[in-house]
Amino acid sequence: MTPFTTTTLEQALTEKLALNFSKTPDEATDQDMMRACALVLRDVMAIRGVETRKRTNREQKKRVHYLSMEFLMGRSLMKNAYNLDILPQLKEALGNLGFRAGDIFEAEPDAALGNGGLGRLAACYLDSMATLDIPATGYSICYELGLFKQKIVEGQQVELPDHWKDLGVSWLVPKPGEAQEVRFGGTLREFWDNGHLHTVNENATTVLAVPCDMKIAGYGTEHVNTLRLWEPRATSPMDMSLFSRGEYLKAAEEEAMAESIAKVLYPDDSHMEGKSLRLKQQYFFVSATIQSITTRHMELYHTLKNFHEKNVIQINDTHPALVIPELMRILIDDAGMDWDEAWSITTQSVAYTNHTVLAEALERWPQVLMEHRLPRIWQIIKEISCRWERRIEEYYHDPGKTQYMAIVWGGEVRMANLCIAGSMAVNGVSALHTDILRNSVFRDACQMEPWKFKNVTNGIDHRRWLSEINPGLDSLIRDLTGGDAYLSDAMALQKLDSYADDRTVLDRLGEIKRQNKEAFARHAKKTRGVVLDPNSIFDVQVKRLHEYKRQLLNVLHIIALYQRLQDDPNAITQPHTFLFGAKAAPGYEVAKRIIHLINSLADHIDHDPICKDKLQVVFLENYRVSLAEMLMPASEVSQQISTAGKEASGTGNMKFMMNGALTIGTLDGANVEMNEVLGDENMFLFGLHANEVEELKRKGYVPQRIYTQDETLRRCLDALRTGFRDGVAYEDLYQRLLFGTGGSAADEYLLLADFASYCEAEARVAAAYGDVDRWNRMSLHNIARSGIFAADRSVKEYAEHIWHVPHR
Ligand code: 26V
Repeated sequence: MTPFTTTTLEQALTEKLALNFSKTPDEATDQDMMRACALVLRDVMAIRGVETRKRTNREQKKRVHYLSMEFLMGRSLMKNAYNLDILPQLKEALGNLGFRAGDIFEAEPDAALGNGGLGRLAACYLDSMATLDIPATGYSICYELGLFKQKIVEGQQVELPDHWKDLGVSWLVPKPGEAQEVRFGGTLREFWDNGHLHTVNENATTVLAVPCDMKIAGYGTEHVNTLRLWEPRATSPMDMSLFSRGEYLKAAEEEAMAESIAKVLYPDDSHMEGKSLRLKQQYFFVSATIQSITTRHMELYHTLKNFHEKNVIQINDTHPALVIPELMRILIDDAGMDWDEAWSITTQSVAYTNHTVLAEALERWPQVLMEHRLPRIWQIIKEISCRWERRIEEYYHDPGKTQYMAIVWGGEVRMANLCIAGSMAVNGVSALHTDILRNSVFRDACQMEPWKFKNVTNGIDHRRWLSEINPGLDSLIRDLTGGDAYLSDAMALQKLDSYADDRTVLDRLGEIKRQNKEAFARHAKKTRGVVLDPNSIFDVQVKRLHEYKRQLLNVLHIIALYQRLQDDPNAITQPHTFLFGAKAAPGYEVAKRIIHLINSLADHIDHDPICKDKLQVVFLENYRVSLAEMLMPASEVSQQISTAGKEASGTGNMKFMMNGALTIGTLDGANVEMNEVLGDENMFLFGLHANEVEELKRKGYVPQRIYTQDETLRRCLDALRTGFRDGVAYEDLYQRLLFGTGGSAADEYLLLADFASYCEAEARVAAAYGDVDRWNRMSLHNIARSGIFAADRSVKEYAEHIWHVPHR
């Protein structure tokens, strides 16, 4: 049922403005109005949330708990209005009150509580879980600062703090009544009572965890779920009574801990660092979450013996892995169970998703850190580890395998192995990735417990990433597929395939893309002062900056193009704009150098008259969800060029495909499955396959040989070495590719090995673009076959094969 008409919405907004800001619509700023909108929609969702919870309790439904250190939510106003089915009414009401809806939507800051793919995936899954009527809660930390804002100053990245809460809090409702206490450090005391050994944690530093809840409305349903963000507070303010008891220092310590714990989201998504604060963050949100889940379970069922029948805990990578020992702790210490019963319940409740095979990103914590910070958890981990090793020994009788699969080894705790031991399911995020987990990274564990290992290929929220952000395409799809059925069933997009030879449809598709490009160009002009040429190909690589994603390969090809243009000013007939967007982890020096390089090259090309109307490079500052939302509909070429075997899935690739961009890519991650539905003829594949990458590395890869043999490449690399117009030389990157630096192998990610093949694929892209009909047809096929990459499909697979919960 629609909660509002335009008129009642106008009244509600006017009332909210008066109540909260003492303003009339005439007096209100865009920001006031944005917050009023949030408050009005929040109320509707709150009421539906109560109904959803009552129904879930009454029917004793199994609940899904999705734990993630990151939820990259972006903006929520348009999304919530869309899912509540009042977007047109809201736009009209805003207009009637004297506002431009677009300005109000833009006034909302992105909630950037995540780094990249892993966090955005969690946000998309929240939408699908609500849409599919699955009772689910997301849990994370209410970071004070989201991911840093990126400024480019003289070509280089500068990081600025993101105070998202100033305006973003409107969606959050604090629930102090449901606060939990989380304990760190202290000492353990054991005693026997009634034939039972009890353990108590004394003199701990206690931090209060207060939930701040954000409601998540589903599409086409009244089902509303919750994203619960934990906010740390000191248990009590510093007071004199503590001082007199000599506990002043303890109180000060607790205040400091509460202050620091949720200050900032770690901005690194590529390198594991054994930072004590990050471990504290993990335990803080895990402990609060498990306590909150078990408390509610006790209220409903008065026992934890059936915990696994009524709850499933999905962990997004290993970051929340401490749920395993924490749940054990509660079942043993608080509920009085014996080890075996507690272990049986835990291992039937927890499921683990792996998101990377990069060794440097797999979490390993120094044992001493665990020992001091989390003494009871450490005891339990040791016991889990001993029992796990015994099982491996009994199965393999091979010390090598025991060492490889061990949880505690060499003074470290290996979180992935803990997750494998303590979960009922372990899944990869694309077919290829799961293959690599099964056959290489987790091979031994998989042989021992093959039933645990599953694949769930990632998906994206197609309502947000197509319908909401690309209204032109949305209306074409509605016209061709008979209405809005595709919103609930993304496979309905397939119907578009039958228009492959319909000229009017192809022309309309081309026209929609053209309009979106012009809109993006206007936006870039207004916000950045950059002039883009809508007649050129919009060729886009946007994602975190990492060497394995090979932004540098893209750059090398652009240098080659530029040099061809120097030799022959008529070499390029089709104007080409290369757009980049990427944040580098603040401590990742090489990544920052690559950003600098892109900007140096962009500047150089800008100043060369030969390139005018032919070649342009643009680095888009501060890439984030809201920028992606404007860019995807305007993109024509999607760069998905990671070294095969390294990108677990990719989800940007799916967003581009759904908006009709054509992919130039390697057979990596979900690109493999894209290729299966598209065929070679509807994308531009190049490069070594994952097995060939392995083989080449095994045989010994010598990039200098390629440098010597390939003249085009040699010229590119030499140009890189001396640098461009701004006088900055990139000798370091040159050295890294040819000889290796900082302990890494020469050209670790095989850019040189794939260079020729990549250039050849780029040439095919340019040629295909020249044939407008063919291009639009390919684009149509991409949209038509993108349905399998809807998050609804992924979440249904989790529900059916891992969670065992019903769905709509
Ligand atoms: C890793 C680490 C390493 C330890 C320190 C902190 C930290 C924070 C975040 C991460 C996440 C890295 C894993 C990740 O983002 N994987 C991406 O997951 C996407 C969703 O499954 C997938 O599409 C991408 O291919 C994959 O790179």
